[in-house]
Amino acid sequence: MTKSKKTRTNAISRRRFMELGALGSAAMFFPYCDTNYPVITPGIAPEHSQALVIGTGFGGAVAALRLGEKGIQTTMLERGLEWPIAPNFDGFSDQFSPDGRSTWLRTQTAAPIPPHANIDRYTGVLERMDFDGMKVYAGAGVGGGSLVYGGMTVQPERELFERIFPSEVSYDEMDSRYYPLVKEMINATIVPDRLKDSEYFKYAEVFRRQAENAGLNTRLIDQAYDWDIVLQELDGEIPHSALKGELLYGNNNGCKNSLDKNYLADARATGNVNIYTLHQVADITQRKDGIYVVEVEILDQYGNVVENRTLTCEYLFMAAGSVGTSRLLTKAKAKNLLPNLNSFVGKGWGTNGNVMFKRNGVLGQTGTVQANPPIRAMEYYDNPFTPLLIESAPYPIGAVLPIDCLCLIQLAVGLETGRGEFEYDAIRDDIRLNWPADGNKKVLDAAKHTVAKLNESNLGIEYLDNVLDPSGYTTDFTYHPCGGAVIGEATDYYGRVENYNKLYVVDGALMPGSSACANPSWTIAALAERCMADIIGDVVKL
Ligand code: FAE
Repeated sequence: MTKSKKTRTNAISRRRFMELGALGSAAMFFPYCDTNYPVITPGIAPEHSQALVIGTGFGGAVAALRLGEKGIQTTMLERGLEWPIAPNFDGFSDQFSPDGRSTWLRTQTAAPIPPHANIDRYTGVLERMDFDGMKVYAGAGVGGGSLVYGGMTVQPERELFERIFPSEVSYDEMDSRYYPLVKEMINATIVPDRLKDSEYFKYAEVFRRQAENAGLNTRLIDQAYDWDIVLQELDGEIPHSALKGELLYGNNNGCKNSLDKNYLADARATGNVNIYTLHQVADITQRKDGIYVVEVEILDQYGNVVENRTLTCEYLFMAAGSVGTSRLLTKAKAKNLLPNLNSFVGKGWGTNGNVMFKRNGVLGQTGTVQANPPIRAMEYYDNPFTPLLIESAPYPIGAVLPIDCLCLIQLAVGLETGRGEFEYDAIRDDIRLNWPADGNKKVLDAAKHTVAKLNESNLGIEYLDNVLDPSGYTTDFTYHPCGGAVIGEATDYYGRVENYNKLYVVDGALMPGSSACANPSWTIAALAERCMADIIGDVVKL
């Protein structure tokens, strides 16, 4: 069996890494570009597989492990690259002098916080998909969103979960079985005191104090991080990664417990699961005999299509993420490739109520360097506009300019938002998103109300800043796409696609436009575990 073999040599030497660190802010504006990337040749996926999984994020990783454990020969197709931790701690792009490895197929970085740097077009880890009125972020590479995410592992409250999910998905069962299972797999734990109390997390302490002054509750959040590695950073044993604000483009010292280190490693260890990188699925259809046909574009590492291949499988698992799966299903329905997909396909999509804002001039020093990951969140579930979870993220300007910004960046996750739907655009052979202009209005109002409350109780010296958006609030983006093939609508209550046998959705597309006021990855993985526990009986005849 062919394994995806990709050995990544270091695009930047350790010395260069140090030089760039010393260059500080200059490097931020005159970014390092290196067209001298090592040549990466994708493996060759088998023509036919018993089970085929499209995507290696949370849903795909869970599905592959559970299939592999049962002896099912499983092929995973991943459009992005694999990102092993390099011995010199420079396998991922640097956060502050980014190169092509930072971003999926763009010539400029696309993170929500400026400045944006010119880079080589490359199959980097963070993708931004631009729709009308909405920018959607996602991970690309083996591990999907877990490569670029904040690791915040939040279980929704029962009452909020039950407002969003159909009653057939029992909270009791998720709570007693599937949430704990995933948490153990990804090893999510709260920050140790020695880190929490260090200068790097002062900002989270200011956030806690200000919330307390306003009568609002915060708590430490479980993080899918290896804290021992971050403690080694603190003790000066290894170069800084989390402590200098790396996260969005990957953590160079391996402190993030991304899926390649747990679910996917275990799946590969079964000997039944193989991952093929630079394999981008363009279309899916079904033959008359029930076999699924998957049209694949083989990419080079710069995103050029170098070959087209047709693969087949008996069981097909859709795990290309909320937008990726919605794209493939919406196209398949519109192009008559899977004509019996029901009318819910492409619908019920939401932003998980993401609204980001920054408060400046906060009372209390927030630290010269604000470190990653975010460790604390505010639970404001009785907000008069809509329930909110607000996490305090770092603004790591101190990594390049040695100043205390006296500022806090916050990401609100709100319960009630609008819903959008995807449509097929025949001219581009792609999808477009119809997203209501006021889709995040309730969350915006809830966030403004919270800011006013914080200002009132903290001597009122804070003011809004326009680093993200001229209004001070960014409402036209999401890190948390949810929906497009919603559970109980486009699929049954276990992810089986309606009107098709042996076709399943197991990723964020199943979420009903929201993750019930919590970051979504834990719920996506737990739901995938629940789906697989039932689906496995379709695949393995007991
Ligand atoms: P996902 O993880 O996106 O995986 C989909 C995979 O499919 C990716 O590897 C793609 O490259 C691949 N793919 C897509 N299209 C194709 C195709 N046509 N052919 C082949 N492969 C394809 O999907 N969530 C949290 O819970 N906590 C956090 O702290 C957090 N922070 C985040 C920070 C950022 C910057 C971002 C972008 C997201 C964050 N999220 C967070 C969201 C989280 O990453 C996301 O909900 C999950 O990764 C979604 O899991 P899926 O399995 O749906």
